[in-house]
Amino acid sequence: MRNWTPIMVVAALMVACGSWAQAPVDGAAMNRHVLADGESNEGWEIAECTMEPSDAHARSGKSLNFHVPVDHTAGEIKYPIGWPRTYLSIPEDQRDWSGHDFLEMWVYANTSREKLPGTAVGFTIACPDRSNSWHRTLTEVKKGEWARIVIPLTVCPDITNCASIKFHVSESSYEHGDMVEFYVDDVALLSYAEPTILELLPLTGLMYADASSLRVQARVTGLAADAPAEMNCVLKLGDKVLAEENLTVERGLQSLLMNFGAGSLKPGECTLTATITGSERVLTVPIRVVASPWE
Ligand SMILES: [Ca+2]
Repeated sequence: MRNWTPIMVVAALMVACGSWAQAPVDGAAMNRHVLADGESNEGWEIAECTMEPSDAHARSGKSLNFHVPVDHTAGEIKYPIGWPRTYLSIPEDQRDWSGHDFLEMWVYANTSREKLPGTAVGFTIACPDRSNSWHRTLTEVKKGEWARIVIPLTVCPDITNCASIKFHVSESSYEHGDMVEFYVDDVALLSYAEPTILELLPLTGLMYADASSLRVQARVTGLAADAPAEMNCVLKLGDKVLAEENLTVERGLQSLLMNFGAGSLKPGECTLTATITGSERVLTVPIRVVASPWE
């Protein structure tokens, strides 16, 4: 690997990794399955707080107002500085989220304080219990603003058993007597409406011109679990097609082998493009072909 250090290889591979994991790709059509639209608090359990429909701040109609009067003297006897919390139990027949890609929600904050503390509100997805849960602080949430929160469902410890979602406040992050409330609206599961290649990653950043195959990692969504699709991969130098192959892909992450005839490659800065049946979207990643040291 003359003039091509391991760090450069890693950098080349990183180019292929988009921001797909954090949010839907730009312009992609998404299906929505609404978990909570604020019109009702049916199914929400509460402790040391209230969770009521409100039209004071709502994306549309009403939102759910998670209202916490911070009290360092009340709550559970052993823990007077406690964890006001509210959670929604997901109906048993809706706990398999493997056909979805993201959880999206909007949260607006209001508080008697000048601004929120650093750890203002936490969010948990339990799969199905505390020991198999995912949690993070919703740092996007700001006083007096709507924050859109998008969580990729790849974070779920068991995506087939998402039993509840929970908001909580640590009273230790607040002063005794503070009032804090969050308005939660449009909580929904999002799934890609059409077959989508999220990631296409050649397992090498450069190839020798005498190579006859290329292994790629592909992450695909927008397909049902039992419905494979065809992905067309084309290796090009400029406009010239060096190799082309159709590969069968499934939902999820997979390793695939592109085969092409020996001698079909040419040295240069090439591109690997991929399309999937059912979508116009083209995914392109760079790949460098160099003269073989054995030629
Ligand atoms: Ca609403």
